[in-house]
Amino acid sequence: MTILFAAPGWDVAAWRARLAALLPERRIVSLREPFARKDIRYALSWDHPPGALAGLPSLEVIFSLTAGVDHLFADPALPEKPIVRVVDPDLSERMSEWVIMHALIHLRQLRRYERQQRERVWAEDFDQPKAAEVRVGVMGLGALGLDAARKLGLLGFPVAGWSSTPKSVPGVACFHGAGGLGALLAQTDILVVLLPLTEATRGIINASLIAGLKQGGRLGGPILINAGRGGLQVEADVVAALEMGRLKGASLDVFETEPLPKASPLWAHPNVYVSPHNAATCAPDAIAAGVARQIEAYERGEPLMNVVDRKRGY
Ligand code: NDP
Ligand code: OXD
Repeated sequence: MTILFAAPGWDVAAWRARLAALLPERRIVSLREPFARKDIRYALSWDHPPGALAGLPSLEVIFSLTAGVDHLFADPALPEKPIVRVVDPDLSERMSEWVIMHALIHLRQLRRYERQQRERVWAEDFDQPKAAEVRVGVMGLGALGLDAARKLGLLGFPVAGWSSTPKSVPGVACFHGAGGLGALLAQTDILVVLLPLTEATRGIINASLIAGLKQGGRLGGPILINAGRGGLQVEADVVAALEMGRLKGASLDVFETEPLPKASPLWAHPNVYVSPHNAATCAPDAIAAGVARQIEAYERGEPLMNVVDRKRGY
């Protein structure tokens, strides 16, 4: 019974050691070596080459080594097997740290005070808004969005959220579906995007969505914080909105093209923070432990957890 590690660019030796310690009875092979295709029962993937998981007659489960699974659906020959993705407190906590950091950076005008420090300028702002005066809207109330929404609420931000299906979350005003989006946007000063990339969400952060955001407000205009996927945003529209002042600022961890091309105006925009798709990188030991737990439970006859809905794409 063999596990295929199909994550090009990742450290195969470290992953082999990690998995062997947790699942000592299994053989672990990688795409880089010859292996008997008929022996593969589980595949662990991050961005495997299209077709790499096809023709594995004993394959039972595909594990995504990330929370997002759009990389898997990019493979037209992806086998029709259950897909399990990463859901782990380690990941949610890291994402919430990043989201909270950026909400506070914009709330407390970090760029301005960094500039003042560089220029040795002592200039107070006696009209600092506080969290309670700034409304946050979180698009995506899943494993990551919910954790961030709750923690932003604890800091004093009035928080609303948007999901596909109706939800009831104490302390979070919940909106859902296409019909609920306008109401969420109209009251939002800081828009946090933690959606998956699917056919329904591709390009959702566009000029029309930005035009629906609350204008003015205590921050002087809306802020966009996107750590979902770059394909959610139409970057030309985001740049244009920043230029026109329809967006006051942005914190972006994900981009249409990654790495972000050197020519992108986002790098140098005075009100934009760029990070290299590392808002939340789950600890490899936590990912491996989750995979091992699920394999053991599955073989005891228990149902798989965190299974992707192929129709919805997440
Ligand atoms: P989940 O699947 O747990 O949550 C997704 C949320 O989005 C759900 O609330 C879902 O609604 C909502 N949603 C999906 N489609 C729509 C739609 N069309 N309209 C409205 N709401 C929608 O995902 P996670 O929270 O675990 O992760 C979210 C994304 O974060 C990942 O897919 C990945 O792309 C990204 N990510 C980025 C990282 C980074 O470092 N930048 C790290 C990890 C993840 P409902 O609840 O009703 O189904
Ligand atoms: C993920 C990511 O989806 O790291 O987990 O982006």
